[in-house]
Amino acid sequence: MSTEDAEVDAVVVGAGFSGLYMLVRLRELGLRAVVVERGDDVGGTWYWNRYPGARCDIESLDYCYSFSPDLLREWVWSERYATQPEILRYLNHVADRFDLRRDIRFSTRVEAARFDEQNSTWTVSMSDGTSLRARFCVMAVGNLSEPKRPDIPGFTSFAGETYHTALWPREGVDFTGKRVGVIGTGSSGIQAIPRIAEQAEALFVFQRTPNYSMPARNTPLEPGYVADVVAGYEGRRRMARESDAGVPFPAAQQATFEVSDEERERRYEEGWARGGINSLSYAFNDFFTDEEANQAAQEFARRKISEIVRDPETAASLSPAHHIGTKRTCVDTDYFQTYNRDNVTLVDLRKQPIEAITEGGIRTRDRDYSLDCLVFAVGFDAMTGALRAIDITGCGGRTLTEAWEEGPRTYLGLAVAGFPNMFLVTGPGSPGVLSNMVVSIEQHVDWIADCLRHLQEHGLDRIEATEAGQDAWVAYVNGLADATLYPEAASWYVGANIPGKPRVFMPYVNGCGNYRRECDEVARNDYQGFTLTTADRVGTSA
Ligand code: FAD
Ligand code: N01
Repeated sequence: MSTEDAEVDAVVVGAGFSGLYMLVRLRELGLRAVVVERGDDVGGTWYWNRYPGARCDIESLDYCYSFSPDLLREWVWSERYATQPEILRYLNHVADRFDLRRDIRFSTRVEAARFDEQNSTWTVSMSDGTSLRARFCVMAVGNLSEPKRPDIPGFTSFAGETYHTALWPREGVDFTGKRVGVIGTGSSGIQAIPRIAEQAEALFVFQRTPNYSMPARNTPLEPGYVADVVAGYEGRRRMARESDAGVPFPAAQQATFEVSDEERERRYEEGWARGGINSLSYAFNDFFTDEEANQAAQEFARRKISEIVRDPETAASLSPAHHIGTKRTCVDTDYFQTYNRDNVTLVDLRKQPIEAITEGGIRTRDRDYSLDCLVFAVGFDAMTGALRAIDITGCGGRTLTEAWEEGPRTYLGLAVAGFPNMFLVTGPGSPGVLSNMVVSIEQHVDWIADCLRHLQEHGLDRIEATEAGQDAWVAYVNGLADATLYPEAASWYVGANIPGKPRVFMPYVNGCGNYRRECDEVARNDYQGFTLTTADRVGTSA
């Protein structure tokens, strides 16, 4: 039951990178906006994921906002890849510096959002029993914010301590003297495992699918170097915006087999020595599209694993077989080296599957592992999970869950037909998760803000993606993906990690730069593919 029905111009759900910047832009437009956040502070990803070893895998100098030159100059990143605490401090600084907190309702979950077709407004209902009415609703809920519940029999019977990497206790965890089990070897597990191994008496890593991981080559940043980068930042960021992955590195011009074997090896080695997520993917331009080219990079990565890991059987278990890059490539500090430690055991679940979690630990087909603590690094219901967790009802009483029964359908990853005045930040159908997300977030938020300005200037107050525009976009995005190796992997990009989730490849693969141009063109063409109206429905642009 609603105790309040306050009216604002816009409700933003989520106070991570997306929601904070959206609030800045909405205020600039003179709109009254409220951000609703279920956590008790800002930060989003960086508020929740406090596991040991958590840090960004895009360089700090690029994984940050660019909208304020003053902010850029003030904040001095201390490492090539900032730790979770440093990124969280940064986002707190942003919230304070731009005085954002006064418009954020913390510790409040948005439970439902219903569109009223008569008034073209959204009613947003929250966990504290209150509701807000707003013309516009911006879903800044995150792509990786709905933690996956472990789907293993006996999950609740374990008597020891359990942790999920995405719900890590604020006070931290001391594993000293403990027998620890980690389930999951995606990016979270691969970052946490080396740090937990340093503390635990014994660490057992339960691995179902091995992953490729590139060395981070993390290093402290000299303040002088940071100042130099910031001085030339505009050019650096422009390059990132126009690139495929939102990073300021030139795209490769040559294909894998256009060069000699020696030259190919040299480029892979150069990438490996430089480190970072694009170590191999930026060496040649056919990495994601040509099976043999991808195979060459895979073989290089597997060889590196076998050179680092001393026990050949463990090295073989750690060697992935999928096309490299088609599941998000991990970035690590000493991940493979960790398996050379005496206190670390890899349990290959392809050889001995888990039968159950028991009171005392984990029982696989072959034996019982007695454990004090269990860490679930099992990931997220990615891209659609946080949206579907909200009961969103659009035109004609149709819910988003119904509209997306066979997988998400959006226009530009920004809007959904049948859900007027609702915007998604880096939604499915956009390149967000395949990119430096802050670059994509800024682009989306800027596009939404410019769109709202356009509505203001033209006396319009309702915008809705057309079914035809959305159908064409979905077909286009699917076609792009089908020309690559991406859809073949059982990744969270296709929803394969969540039992029962429709298997649809969700991101846009044609790169941030191309996508930005396409979004800008839509806006320039009077928001082609959208219908723009006033409350009494005039002024369409189909
Ligand atoms: P989020 O940061 O996820 O914020 C969304 C917020 O919405 C959350 O605080 C959540 O509590 C809130 N919310 C959701 N639903 C509701 C609701 N119903 N009611 C109220 N509040 C709600 N990307 C990169 O580009 N580079 C990286 O190096 C990188 N590292 C990452 C490391 C980790 C551990 C993880 C999990 C992700 C990483 N990502 C990275 C992706 C990262 O999610 C994005 O870069 C970025 O932080 C997303 O910001 P956001 O504001 O869109 O979403
Ligand atoms: O989650 P994941 P994540 N039994 O889904 C395993 C970003 N991120 O949290 O592959 C056994 O990748 C699962 O095994 P399998 C980044 O975008 C970035 O690690 O399904 N195992 C897999 O090994 C990333 O891609 C950083 O066979 C089970 C693991 O759990 C995204 O977030 C850091 C299982 C889940 O891997 C998600 O990463 C962290 C089961 N029942 C996150 N269920 C950076 O470095 C799941 N698994 C910046």
